[in-house]
Amino acid sequence: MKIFLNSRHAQHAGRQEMFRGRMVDCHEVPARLQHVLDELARRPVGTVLTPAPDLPLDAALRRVHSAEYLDFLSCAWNEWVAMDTANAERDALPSVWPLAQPHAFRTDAPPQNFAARLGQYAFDSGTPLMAGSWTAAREGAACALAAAQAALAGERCAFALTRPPGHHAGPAFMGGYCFLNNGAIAAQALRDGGLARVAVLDIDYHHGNGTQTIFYERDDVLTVSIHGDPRTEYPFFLGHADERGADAGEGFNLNLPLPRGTGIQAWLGTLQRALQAVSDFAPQALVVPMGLDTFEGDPISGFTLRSADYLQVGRALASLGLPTVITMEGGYAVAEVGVNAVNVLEGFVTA
Ligand code: SP5
Ligand code: ZN
Repeated sequence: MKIFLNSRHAQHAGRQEMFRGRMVDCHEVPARLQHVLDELARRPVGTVLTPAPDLPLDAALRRVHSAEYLDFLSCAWNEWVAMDTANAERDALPSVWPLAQPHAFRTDAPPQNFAARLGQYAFDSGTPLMAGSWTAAREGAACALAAAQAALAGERCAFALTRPPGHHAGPAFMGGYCFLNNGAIAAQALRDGGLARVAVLDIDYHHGNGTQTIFYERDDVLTVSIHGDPRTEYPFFLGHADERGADAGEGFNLNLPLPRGTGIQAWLGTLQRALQAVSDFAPQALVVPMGLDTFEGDPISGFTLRSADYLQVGRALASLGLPTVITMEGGYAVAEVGVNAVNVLEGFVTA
């Protein structure tokens, strides 16, 4: 297995996120990735590499994200500091949004104020943006692209070991600790590399809303997500079972929401349904946005998977027999995230 490490990940290190009216310490921290690396040093299930510097990254980003959004992200920190030089010491978070209700707010008269622009592109106030966020997110996307290229070149499994995560980021929005949708970038790169059908199977605790939105009208990329029921779980406003895709994409999105408290048995049963849907689609490659926030000890999530269960998860994913790109998504039980992530990888390679 080839493992593409984001060596710039620590340039993104948010301090606090807004939660229910107060600021709380960020859950998505650099130590998460270091724990995975440490565990990989103990159990070398693959070769750790960094993506080549000359990948066609900008073209790959534009295949998934709008030019306006990419431009916004690349300039965001400078504009934040330009508003107020004191902002250089503060992470940027939105605090005002153009709520989509009839005759409420206009989207055809874009504001110049940067705080308002941030509200146009960010769907929550839990995703701090700082000086190094763009650099870190961009290098993470390079890892996803490199992993897709490795899969196209015949690698059975390639892992993008990166943070910030990606699956909540849409064509022109950030949120849920995500800026660039690494899984979607990998899936699109696999398509552009000549594969006719690619499946995305998202196993993060939270619904992969960004990925769903990106591919919602398409029949060449199947999107499947197993996640906490959005009636009670973040991101709340998408991820229900009746979202099946639209237009040409109708029937090519599958949501499998599960209640808080779901354990390994019911979760694996649902994974079998997801695997069947992937297999029925007959794709030439698989992308797995891998969150470890399904773990029983996760501080912000509600499933009860145990560390050993992740070996089974990896074996089940491998059972499809497809070239597979895995991207690192959530997982906030920091001390255990390394063991849990590497268990999935070990389960996969030993299957
Ligand atoms: C990639 C990913 O897993 N994103 C998840 C984003 C969840 N953001 C909202 C979480 C709010 C949790 N706040 C908990 C405070 C507990 N004291
Ligand atoms: Zn998550």
